[in-house]
Amino acid sequence: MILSPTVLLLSLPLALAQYGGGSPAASPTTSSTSAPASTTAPSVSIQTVTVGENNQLVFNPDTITAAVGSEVEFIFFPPSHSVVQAAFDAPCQPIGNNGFYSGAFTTSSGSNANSFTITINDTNPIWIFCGFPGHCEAGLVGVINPNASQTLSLFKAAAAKVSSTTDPTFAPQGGVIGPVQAAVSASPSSSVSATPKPGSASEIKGSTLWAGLLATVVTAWGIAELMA
Ligand SMILES: *[C@@H]1O[C@H](CO)[C@@H](O)[C@H](O)[C@H]1NC(C)=O
Ligand SMILES: *[C@@H]1O[C@H](CO)[C@@H](O)[C@H](O)[C@H]1NC(C)=O
Ligand SMILES: [Cu+2]
Repeated sequence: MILSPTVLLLSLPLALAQYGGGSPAASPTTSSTSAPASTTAPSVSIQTVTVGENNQLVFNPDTITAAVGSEVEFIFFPPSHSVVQAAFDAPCQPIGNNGFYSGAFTTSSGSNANSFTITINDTNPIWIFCGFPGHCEAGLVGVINPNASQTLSLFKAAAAKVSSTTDPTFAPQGGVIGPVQAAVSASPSSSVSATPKPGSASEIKGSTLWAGLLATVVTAWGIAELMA
């Protein structure tokens, strides 16, 4: 891709704004400036959420703020849990046939060797619950990117009042099931960086997102320095 310096510089603020970067020095892309973006596997930000750890019927954390392009990985504990996407005004039932669903993860001890990872495509609130009978009503609900009018406490209160939880009738979809990527011992609210397995769906998506950004930012910095 060959673009004029003007185009690259004009696109820099947009790229930075889109990825939450303020100054270039604070941008997550600094880790990749030592090598050309085109040959570097992009690092995707992953946040870990445990499901049912210590026999507690909670997602931990149950409120997640996640940037577009980042990933949220769900790690499952005994005995059996799932992650299902719901609508804000209809907790404990699938949002429709296109929402994500992890499938049921049954685990005897420790955490399941596999996890379910979703990619955040936009900043709209994403509502989640466990499809195991009774768990949603009991509080196994959560939210990614809540806002002022759609809060977890409202969703949780509504979930407590449903007559039953509806488990999806369709197969797992909308995320990647694979070996756990993040260390479970890490603080659940902390963010870790992991390089997805080559060829995985998340890697392909991450590559597309990051390659364009890195090419733009790295090149623009270079030009800016030359011109300074
Ligand atoms: C919260 O998100 C919902 C869904 O995107 C939206 O309809 C609503 O206007 C948002 N509320 C605020 C205060 O941003
Ligand atoms: C993001 O988009 C992909 C591809 O359409 C989809 O599989 C995934 O479920 C979406 N993520 C969320 C959180 O909806
Ligand atoms: Cu559950």
